[in-house]
Amino acid sequence: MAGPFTRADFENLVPRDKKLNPDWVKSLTARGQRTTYRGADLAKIGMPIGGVCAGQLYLGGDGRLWHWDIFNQEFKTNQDHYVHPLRASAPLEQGFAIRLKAGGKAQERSMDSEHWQDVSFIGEYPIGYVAYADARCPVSVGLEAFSPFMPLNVDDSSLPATVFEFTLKNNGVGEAEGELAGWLENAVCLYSSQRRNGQRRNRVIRGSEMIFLECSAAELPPAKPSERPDIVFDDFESETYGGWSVTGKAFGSGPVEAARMPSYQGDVGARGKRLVNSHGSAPGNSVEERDAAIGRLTSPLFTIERNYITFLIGGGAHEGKTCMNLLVDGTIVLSATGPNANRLQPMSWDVRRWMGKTGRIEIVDEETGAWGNIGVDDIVFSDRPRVPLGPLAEEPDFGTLGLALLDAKADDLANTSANGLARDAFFTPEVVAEPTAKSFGQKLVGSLVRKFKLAPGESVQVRFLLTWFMPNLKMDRLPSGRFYAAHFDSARAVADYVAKNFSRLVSGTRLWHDTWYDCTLPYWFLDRTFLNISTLATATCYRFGNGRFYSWEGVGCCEGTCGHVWHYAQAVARVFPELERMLREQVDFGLALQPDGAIHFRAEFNNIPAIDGQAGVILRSLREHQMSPDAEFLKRNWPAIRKATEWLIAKDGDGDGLIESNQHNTLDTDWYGKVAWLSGLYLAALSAAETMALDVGDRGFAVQCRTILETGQKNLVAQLFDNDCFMNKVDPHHLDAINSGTGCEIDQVMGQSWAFQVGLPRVLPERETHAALRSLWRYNFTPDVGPYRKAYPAGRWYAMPGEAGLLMCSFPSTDWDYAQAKGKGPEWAAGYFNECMNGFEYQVAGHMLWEGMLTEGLAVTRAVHDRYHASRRNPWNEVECGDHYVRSMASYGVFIGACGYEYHGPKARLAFSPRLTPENFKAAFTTAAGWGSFAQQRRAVTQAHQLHLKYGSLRLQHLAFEVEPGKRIRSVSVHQGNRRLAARFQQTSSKVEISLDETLVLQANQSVELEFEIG
Ligand SMILES: [Ca+2]
Ligand SMILES: [Ca+2]
Ligand SMILES: [Ca+2]
Repeated sequence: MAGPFTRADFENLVPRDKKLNPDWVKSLTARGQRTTYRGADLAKIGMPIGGVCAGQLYLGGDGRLWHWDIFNQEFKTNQDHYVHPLRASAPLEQGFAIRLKAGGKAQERSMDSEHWQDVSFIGEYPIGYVAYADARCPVSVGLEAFSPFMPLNVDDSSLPATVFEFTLKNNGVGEAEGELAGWLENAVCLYSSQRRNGQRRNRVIRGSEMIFLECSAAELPPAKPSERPDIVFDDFESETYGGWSVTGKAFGSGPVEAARMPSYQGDVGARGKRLVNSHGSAPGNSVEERDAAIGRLTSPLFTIERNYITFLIGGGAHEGKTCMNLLVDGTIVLSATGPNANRLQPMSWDVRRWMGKTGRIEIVDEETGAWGNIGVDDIVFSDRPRVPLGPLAEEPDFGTLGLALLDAKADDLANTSANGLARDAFFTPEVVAEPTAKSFGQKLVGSLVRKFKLAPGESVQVRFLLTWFMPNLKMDRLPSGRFYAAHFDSARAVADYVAKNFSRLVSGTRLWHDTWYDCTLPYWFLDRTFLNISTLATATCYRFGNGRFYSWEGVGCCEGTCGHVWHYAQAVARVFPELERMLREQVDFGLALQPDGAIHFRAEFNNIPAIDGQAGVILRSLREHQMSPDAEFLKRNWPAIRKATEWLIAKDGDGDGLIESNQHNTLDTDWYGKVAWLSGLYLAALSAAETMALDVGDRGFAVQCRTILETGQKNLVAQLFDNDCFMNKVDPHHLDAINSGTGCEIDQVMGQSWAFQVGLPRVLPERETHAALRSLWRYNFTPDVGPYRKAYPAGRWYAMPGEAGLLMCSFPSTDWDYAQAKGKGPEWAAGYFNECMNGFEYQVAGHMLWEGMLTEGLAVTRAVHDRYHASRRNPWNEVECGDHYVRSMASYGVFIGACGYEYHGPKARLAFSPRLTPENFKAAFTTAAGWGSFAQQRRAVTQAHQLHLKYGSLRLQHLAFEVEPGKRIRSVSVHQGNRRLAARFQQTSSKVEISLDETLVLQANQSVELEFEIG
């Protein structure tokens, strides 16, 4: 992309001249081609392919499904998957294959990269396209896979379902005859089946719309009451481990005395005096040193002669690394970890299926990092579980799974149980048509088969559907259940719904896809700015049984739908505005709002507000009002919005428009002094509050906001703008606090960025804002972060040496540096300055586009896009402190910047001022109740615009567009079909505002055309 560089270029660590390659610069704006991945690039691809808030299932680069986080297990992620991306793996058997006869030869191929010479993948969220071809096979196969997805239609986009449409084409010269089979392992109780007994059941239901393989599970009758006494295998009350063999240092020479364990471990709840605890018994004087020790205990052999092995377990939750294993005949058959807590929990393994066999227990600590320890006590063989197990039907992974073959045909085949896993077993002849049941521990795989016969050149489509229903979600301190269970009661009911509504759901999904990509913007840009909405279809996001929408910051990391992270994310409000309105009403103005107006940024999970999160809620309220069809949302919430604004005003104190006291923010510490970034957001929030106050007729409050805003605007520039950057003035009473000082901080003009997103008048002055953005480009954008990170190694890795990015904060002035900025706080907090965090980069990139800095804004976006090329990592998993990080949904804001889009539903106003190719521009847009496509063409004496609504409806009375600077328009004509609509216009510099005499309501498939005559 850039170079060549010499050492001198990196003297300042960030080259001032980016030396961008002219071809690369051209590629930023060129329409380009669809991104097609092949070969080694397929390995890391994981495109979310389930419904919104329905779990996390990936479509792999070769079309196989992986990850399968649909069973309500809580997976924790952190920053690691940036450096070490996940590779495809699946805990269950599922796939598709064809078997065919052509030219007298038979062949069989699974749909994966091992069985075809050429497999290619195109991921255009929400649709994944996989193509399979092989010179040795006359039939080629195309797969189109997706979960139904239509903007504005949350319910139909939230189905626990994936559609697979295969197109088989005979490219040979003779007839090709064969079968396409799909199979699914019954994985109900995938996890709970490891510790308890039960039975999996498969049956096939034939209907006219589909043939359905239903996978369920059931409890087995309880074990017969028994008088057999318990056998205490080991209570760990001796000073030595007796017959256990010991390796490593972590476990010491014998069970540790609870009373001698480090006091910070608390009362671990051991039975008796001693227990196994690889932290308590490990050498070392610190938590880290003790956790760093590893080791293993291996028990003597024993015969399994009771129904259960019961025990107490605590410590780390690292699967396979801090665990207790049961081995039968030398193979690990069961494994349990601690819960990332020292306190021991009772656990019971149902071992009836191995009765009479020889077992061995291992207690393992192979983890050297945090929670690198395991605790075990009181292993007892018993005919009763240690605590009653509760009904199987209440296990988190209990429910149903299903595979459907649509448009059922009389000769479709179904196997409820294919013997073994040989692919052959999935095809004809039908093996078992009647229901099958198998005990937990035995694999049960069913298949559905479609026959085909293709003449040369002929093709056929075969549609499968995968559905799941796992309603028993339980998360700590949160409402239970899955919202999809409010609409459905089984995987079959989901499949029925999709089958009955198939053409509407599929055509709606394709219509959105086609509308999005029928665009003059570059393919790469469309991919990147939209794909992060897929975060909704990952385990980052949830809807509980009561309908509440909730999210982590990233999968399993940092709870509470964090306000100061979410306010960067522009996608959800524009695509599914209902979900963002829920967050405002149920969370921010519901359980997070305090009597003084403060909004706790993690709702029930924390007890302080953040300045940026608080300002963000006010700005988001304006956005949610604008994305509403009427003013009801604002009316309902105005008292709370005003209160939240008053809290910020109180925080300002003296009304100078700058906040001076402690300011918690998204960089996870309290900042002090006058901070341009945070006060700028405060000013933007005042502007939003003023606008909303005027809308509801609260004139007094509008004047109050305006007065402080104007004072603040003057003070911000006078006090915090220095040459070319907005900065942070140090509070002399808090010299030890973290403080970016005169450093060039990434969010310094975010208030103005936000103002553009919601169509507010300028909050920050143009000249200084442009200077600040130019400084960010000059001092923080580097084509290679390597040299900078070599000098400043603190911080996490979201851009590796050799990769480009926009740094969070650099220190170009001689009067301030990293060491001073760091203060006396912890290194982890200061380390943020040295990172490249996608969500922040998008915020700046979108702003740059709005301000006309095209190359810079696109280059910043492209840098993130390139970091997530499939050759490096999963393009669909933008990582911050967890997978599928919410803040990355800021990328949609960059798209908004490129379109110069403004919308106000209640006022029926829509405006565009395209930043790229305004002479010929086309892009998708969404509004409160409809979406469609906007196009604009500039000619010598005219400028034409078309709005084509594709879905829903759209009320319009006011429109605005931009003409080339210096041009004046003479007249405006507005047409809906042949009907001319009466309209007036007003031009201010290059902006033209048009008002229709009457409100127009466009319905799907209707258009309106506007033409300017230029004088
Ligand atoms: Ca004990
Ligand atoms: Ca350890
Ligand atoms: Ca103040």
